[in-house]
Amino acid sequence: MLIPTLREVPAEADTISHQLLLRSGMVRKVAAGIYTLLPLGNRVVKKIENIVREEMDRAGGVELQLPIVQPAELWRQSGRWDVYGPEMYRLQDRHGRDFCLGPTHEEIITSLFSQEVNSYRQLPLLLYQIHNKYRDERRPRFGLLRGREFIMKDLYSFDKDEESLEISYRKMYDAYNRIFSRCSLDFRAVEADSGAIGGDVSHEFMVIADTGEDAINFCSECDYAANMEKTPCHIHEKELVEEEGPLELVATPEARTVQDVASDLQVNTEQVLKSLFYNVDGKLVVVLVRGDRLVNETKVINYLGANRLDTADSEEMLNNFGIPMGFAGPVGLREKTAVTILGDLEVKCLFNAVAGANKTGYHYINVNPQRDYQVDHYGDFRVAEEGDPCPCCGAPLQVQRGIEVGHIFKLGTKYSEAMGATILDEHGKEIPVIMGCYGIGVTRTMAAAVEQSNDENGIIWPAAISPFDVLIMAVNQRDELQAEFALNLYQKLKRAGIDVLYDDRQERPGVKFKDADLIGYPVRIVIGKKAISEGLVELKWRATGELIFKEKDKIIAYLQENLTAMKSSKR
Ligand code: 9G3
Repeated sequence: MLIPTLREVPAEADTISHQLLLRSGMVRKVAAGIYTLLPLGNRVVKKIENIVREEMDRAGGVELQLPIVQPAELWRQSGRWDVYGPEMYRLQDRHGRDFCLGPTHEEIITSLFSQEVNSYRQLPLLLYQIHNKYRDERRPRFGLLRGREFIMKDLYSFDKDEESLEISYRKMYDAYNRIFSRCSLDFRAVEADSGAIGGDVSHEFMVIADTGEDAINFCSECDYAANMEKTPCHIHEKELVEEEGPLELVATPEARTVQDVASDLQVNTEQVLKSLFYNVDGKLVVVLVRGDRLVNETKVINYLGANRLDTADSEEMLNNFGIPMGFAGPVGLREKTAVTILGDLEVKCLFNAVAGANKTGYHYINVNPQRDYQVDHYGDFRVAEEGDPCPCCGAPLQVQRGIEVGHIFKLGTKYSEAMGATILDEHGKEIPVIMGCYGIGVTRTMAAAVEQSNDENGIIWPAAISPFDVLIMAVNQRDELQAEFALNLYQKLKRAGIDVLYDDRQERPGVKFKDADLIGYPVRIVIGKKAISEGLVELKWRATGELIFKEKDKIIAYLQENLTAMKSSKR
């Protein structure tokens, strides 16, 4: 067996799960975002895959395996070859033909469907695989949580109409709940943005963790829950319209941030009009929000139906248009450059505001909508915040951080139309098949489980996905009676179908105890003097720290009963 545990924390570890997966000898980095799954890490991934496989099959899924090397033609057919930039690994074959390493498989599976299926009678069809994906992330980090090669389960559903899609979608939704429950994760399904993938409905499955990259809004009163990117913000129209003061230029030499400007001019941040400049599919867009708010870039992309949105380069803004970041604003902006001005609903009734004067060192006061600047479109462009009213019941929203381990989408006909995947319906009419797609990040789930379940001694594996159920060891491996007893019990446990690892190294017991706690097996069996003198075996449960002694011949039944209970999807 190869389990190279480490005592010290590797410098490269940027989150607790990465640190512990390295120290427990489960993964090793080969390059940024590219990892080896060492034997124990591999066993965990296989256990997660098997839970996923069981639940996909139970939901009617049929497993196949799609190629990783994908011909560009299919991506040209779907129109996506040029949509994805450097994130897509591209390569040429020996004949110079273009290929990519599959970041996802809509094109491949839809093309397969168009060749092999042509009647509604063959539906619904739920095809899935569990295989590597490749995405050249700009900033791979947090170990397996954001890698450039990772294992995904992706299922694609094919139905004859929307009602049938709803059934497939619900089957997957329920299967995902069972999968993450069986993995003993504390997770939440949230409404999510569908992004460029298309379709209008999607849900993400989030493992709750303070280190999670995603922010979730959820309601304490009703069951509303959404990725913060998606949460709609409502506006209570402000009844009072203030007397519009005279527009005035004021010197604010060092005040670049909203905070500085507000304190310099003795106003609070809600009175500042914040202008964020973006390059959206090559065009300049400025979004106006209240000074204390954040721009929700997902809402902007969706509103404009854009493919790409990047923050505008401040150098370019200054050199090309004479707009100094930190002193930028909407007043007189259109004279400087062609620009689309979007205003969050809240700024529609933001009167006598402070805004940058598009002049280094200066701001305007008493800036008023309509009189001093015109907005192209008002809309909901801000990020929802803790305490905002729940879109469903009005109660104050709460915020949690989460790690996205699953994402399910209703795709509709976005790919089937593009790829000519049609079926003859019951009236003999040729229609594009209705699709859904459903992903689970398998390696990410492993890391998320560690983020959520660890302590100062190391990982605490949920029993269902632990590399082994039981670790057995002798206090003194050189003591023949203890070693004999341990080996004998090890063999009995194996014969009983228990996943057991025997640490028979010639090491001091303390080293073995530390490794067992670091790696995080659910239970550790120690054969010491009491086993030889009284036939009593020591068991320690990792999650609770509970230490008990059991007669040798009662151990198997005891372990089977407890381990089975821990692996059931009670939640
Ligand atoms: C690409 C690249 C990155 C991508 C995609 C395409 C994300 C892409 C969205 C999905 C949607 C679902 C099936 C399983 C579940 C997720 N990143 N997405 O399409 F070319 Cl480089 O992958 N696909």
